[in-house]
Amino acid sequence: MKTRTNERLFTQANKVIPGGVNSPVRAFKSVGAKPIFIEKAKGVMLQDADGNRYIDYCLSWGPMILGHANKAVLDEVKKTMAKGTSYGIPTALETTLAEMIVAAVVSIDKVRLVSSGTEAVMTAIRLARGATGRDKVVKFAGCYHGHVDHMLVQAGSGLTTLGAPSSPGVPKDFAKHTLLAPYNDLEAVKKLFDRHGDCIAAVIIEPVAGNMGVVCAKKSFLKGLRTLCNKNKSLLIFDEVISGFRVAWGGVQKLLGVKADITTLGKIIGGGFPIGAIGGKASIMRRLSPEGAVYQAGTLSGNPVCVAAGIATLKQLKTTNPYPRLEAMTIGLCTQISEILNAKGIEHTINQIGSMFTLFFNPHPVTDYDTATKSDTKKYASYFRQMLNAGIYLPPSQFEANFLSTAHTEGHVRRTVAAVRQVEL
Ligand code: KE4
Repeated sequence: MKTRTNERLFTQANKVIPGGVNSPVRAFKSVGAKPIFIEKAKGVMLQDADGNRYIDYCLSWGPMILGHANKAVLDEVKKTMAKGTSYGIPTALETTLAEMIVAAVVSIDKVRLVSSGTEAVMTAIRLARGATGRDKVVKFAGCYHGHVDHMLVQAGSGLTTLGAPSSPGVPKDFAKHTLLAPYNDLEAVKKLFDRHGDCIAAVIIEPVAGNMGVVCAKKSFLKGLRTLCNKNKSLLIFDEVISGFRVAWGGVQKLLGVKADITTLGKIIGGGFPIGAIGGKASIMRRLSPEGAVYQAGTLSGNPVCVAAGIATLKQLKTTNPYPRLEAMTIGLCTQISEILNAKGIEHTINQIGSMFTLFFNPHPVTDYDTATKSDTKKYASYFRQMLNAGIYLPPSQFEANFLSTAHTEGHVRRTVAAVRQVEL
């Protein structure tokens, strides 16, 4: 694998960009490699600055469910851009995307569009606090909800469930209203409600976690959260920035039949352009400015170019319904990977739902952050590097999700399986 140009570009980037990247995970630190710089992509194929080509299973961390440079999406974007790119004034396109989301997600009556998943989560929590008049928020270890200050929180020292900042720059005061519980542990959440019930504004969860690697919430757990929130008049926030329109048309709520009060979306609904969304019942959403008093704003919120890409993406998903094929292809890939690793005597477990999965180098089931972090990250790093050399681009971290797109074919799966067969760990 040639790396000269990639290395030159990384050296140059480091001079003017912190760590040479605009988002930390792209630096490949956890996989002991230097990052590649992408020159172009089409379908499933990435091409880096040295001309190396890769089958992409990271898909820009989820958005590219139709593959890269999808013609119908690009045509819509070009058409929209030709008429202007940003007005800061309403466009009918925003209403169209909002109507598609309302029609798809059972719990959403109204939608506010923003420019990132982080912004969507920040708004959702402020809205929940404004709607309930309460301050505390419950989150789960291993769930990532963007770099919102009060979400950059880990379990406090000892067994305390009070949050402690997980990043410098987040004041302790910002973390003190964040309560932590283990994922899939309803008893722990019940204890939090017993102690803080009437101060808890919301519980926020990735109903399918993608940020500790893929970990699915048990249906009974989600139903239990729903019951606890109803009983305590707290709001249930589903962060479906990854899972929305990924695991099903309408997200996890459609799959499992558990309704959120507020849902955050992103990634796929922007078709590869900057976007985020907050959706919920009209009685809650009407509290958002200018209808209500909970303030939220954004220069490029609902940007027509981003929205056009999202509409074109959702239209293709709605008309083609690729979900059964995507799931079948993903199951086929995971089954073959597992057979090969078993034959090699390599301990592992794979969590898969729909067209997302994570291969953990871990002999035990991975059901929460504690079990996920017992995975062999050194082994994952070696696996990542060997697969990259073989022309397969995986997420550069053990604790991320792999994704398939409608551009993946059985031929790509065969090439991927052949690369796994050559791996030595
Ligand atoms: P953004 O602000 O990155 O658009 O979205 C934040 C976010 C919110 N909620 C969930 C469930 C998310 O997964 C994310 C962002 N996902 C990560 C990858 N797992 C983005 C990749 C990165 O940080 O570079």
